Amino acid sequence: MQTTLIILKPDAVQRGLMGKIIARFEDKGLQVVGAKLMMISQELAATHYEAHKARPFYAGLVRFMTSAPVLVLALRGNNAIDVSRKMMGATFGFKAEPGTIRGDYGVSASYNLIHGSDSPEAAQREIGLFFKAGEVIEYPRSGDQWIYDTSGGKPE
Ligand code: 3AN
Repeated sequence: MQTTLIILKPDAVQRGLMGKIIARFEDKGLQVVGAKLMMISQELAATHYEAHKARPFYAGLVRFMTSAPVLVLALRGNNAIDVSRKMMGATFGFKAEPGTIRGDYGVSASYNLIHGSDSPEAAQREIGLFFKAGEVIEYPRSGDQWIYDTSGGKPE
């Protein structure tokens, strides 16, 4: 089981796509274990995107991500990081495959709707940046016995 950090970016919130995007993850079987509508501060954006500081798109990315509310999610499930990255699609909307979130809802390079952690280390770091202790809640979900094979006594 993994938990990953997803951000529905300002364009997804403003375009009213939050419900549709969350529904995709829930339909897939991933569980929402954290959710928060928030403004990202300059400081948090700088920390979150520090790996991109030297890139030409950095200033625009920080401006975009701090311009309007985002919805931050923690999603839990089997291979949640890879599964959600595949569902997001390639970074640029105009390159992302149809059937993916970016491929179905956007054509822009920078307004690409969604962020998802790209490794277990990144997920742990990013969940710590966006959620305080107690804000990510691991709870039993009714119906999980039909999402995971529990016939061996515990989830596969
Ligand atoms: P991904 O979100 O697909 O993992 P990264 O980690 O390469 O993509 O880039 C982080 C974010 O930086 C992307 N989500 C995108 O918003 C932005 N970004 C990356 N490359 C560009 C670019 N060439 N022009 C504008 N924005 C970019």
